[in-house]
Amino acid sequence: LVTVKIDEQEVQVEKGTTILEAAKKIGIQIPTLCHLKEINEIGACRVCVVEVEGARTLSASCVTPVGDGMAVHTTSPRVQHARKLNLELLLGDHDYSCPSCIRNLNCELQDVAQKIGIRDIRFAQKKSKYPKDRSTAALVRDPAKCILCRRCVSVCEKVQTVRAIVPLERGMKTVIGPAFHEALTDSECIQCGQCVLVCPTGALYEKENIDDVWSALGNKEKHVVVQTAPAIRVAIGEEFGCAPGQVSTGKLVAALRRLGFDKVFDTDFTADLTIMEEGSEFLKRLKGQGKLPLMTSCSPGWINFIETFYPDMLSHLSTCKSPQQMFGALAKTYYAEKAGIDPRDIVSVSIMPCVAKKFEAQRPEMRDSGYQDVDYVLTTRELARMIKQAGISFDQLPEEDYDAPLGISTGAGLIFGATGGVMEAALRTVYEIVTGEQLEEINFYQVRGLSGVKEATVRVGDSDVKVAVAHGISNARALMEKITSGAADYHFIEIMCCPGGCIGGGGQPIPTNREVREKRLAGIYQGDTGMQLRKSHQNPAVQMLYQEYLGEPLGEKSHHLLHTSYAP
Ligand code: HC0
Repeated sequence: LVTVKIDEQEVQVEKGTTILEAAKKIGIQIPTLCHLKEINEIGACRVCVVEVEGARTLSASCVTPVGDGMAVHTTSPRVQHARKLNLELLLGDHDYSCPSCIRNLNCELQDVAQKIGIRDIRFAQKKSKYPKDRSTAALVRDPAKCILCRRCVSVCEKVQTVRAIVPLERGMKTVIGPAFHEALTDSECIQCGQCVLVCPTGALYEKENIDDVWSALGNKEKHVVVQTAPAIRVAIGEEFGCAPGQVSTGKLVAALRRLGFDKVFDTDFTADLTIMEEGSEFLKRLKGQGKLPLMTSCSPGWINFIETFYPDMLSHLSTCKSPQQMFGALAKTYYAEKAGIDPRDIVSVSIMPCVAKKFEAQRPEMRDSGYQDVDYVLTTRELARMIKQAGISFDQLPEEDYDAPLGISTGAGLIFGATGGVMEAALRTVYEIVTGEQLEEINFYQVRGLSGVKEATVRVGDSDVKVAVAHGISNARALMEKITSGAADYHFIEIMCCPGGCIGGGGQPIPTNREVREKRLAGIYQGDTGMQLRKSHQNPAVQMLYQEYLGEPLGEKSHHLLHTSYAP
């Protein structure tokens, strides 16, 4: 341990602790814009400077380790002068059109400027000469709002190992973007949106579909249905001041009804359906018909990744469409028929914790109903903006239930929103189908939690089934390397693109950090435990769907509507 004095308060910390961390320990929050623990520790923004007694220059507290006997001042006139100057320089190069910015009131630059007390900016506002990049279906990149903190670069490189965006040029010309200034759509970007979650300003954000949805809702000729992904209900409350992980299912449903959606359905229903299809596909492959390990295919960022980086492995992917897309295909066929509505008049909207889902919905493969199966995808954040635009007090909403039948689901469908959830849901069903016996312990704790790669061996009938779960692309890549090198012999693999799974998706409320992810995970399992039915094959609406319409899992109709393939 070393002892250091910060603003006259003594604190003992481990050797190697930064001044920033040591200060936090005694309740002093030093402002910073570029720091991201263990991901971006580069001292770039110079907003966190402090004065160390005896040192000639000011030190960036996020990268300066404490020394024994060190005396630090965090609010001396010299420190305050430097912070103001550094921030004014940043602002001089920033498009501070705050009232119309997507991050207004949730912007770290704005927040730090307020905390530091910026009143006048002595440097004329310079316009970026780099245009906005709106080339992908999912993301917008606005260099005029970028403060070059490099958090996005580090997340893309270290957490996702994609390296789609890098610093280009030098000095005043520096810009963050794909190599050679190419458009994001031509880069290796997998559209996961993890960069959006760490951007301190409005330089990276989702391509909004709010106006499209308002206009559909305002069109009396249209029947507008909505599905909500599993991970929305444990996060949407954060946008209205609730604690992360609070389960707000009933209020979410009520809010969607108030907005004017004709039917409020649940992606959890088609998550249960996915288990029926994917479980059957797994059993088929286990009998030698198809490649093992079977890999889940519901996370669109992961699909983008495997298509770009491991095209030779595409035949391992499950042919199941994601629950979002199964829902879309059924909304304009099964549901349309049942409700007696012309599918041309149905507008199908989904609320997703994910930005890559916007891309997925627009894929040419996703039109098996004869129309674009899912018309518009809104992120959790976009839905919150709509609720605010409508002046709805979220906290005063009653708890309402989803509409039947596409809103009926089990706990197994719900846990899809957490890393390991698809695997756990599949095991709950596959075990019972194979053995014909009831599972005694339906909680598969081995595949839960935030460890990067989780493994388990589960006895199913006469076989040992070896499974692995990875979340975040760096972990997925490590797993893929193990498989392609022959060092692993798994039967079934779940991969989710975003750390924590969908609860940590790129469309979720900001901040989304480790602590928040843990709370949302807890919310998901709390929700599962509270459900009456917790296994997908018990879902009565799914059973009815097979009886009335699909026939059987992997049957002719399922094949046409619920499955797809990705060509190398
Ligand atoms: Fe997910 Fe999904 S669980 S990808 O993570 O499988 O986005 O929440 O909606 O489709 O169900 C996201 C979340 C979904 C899908 C489901 C899957």
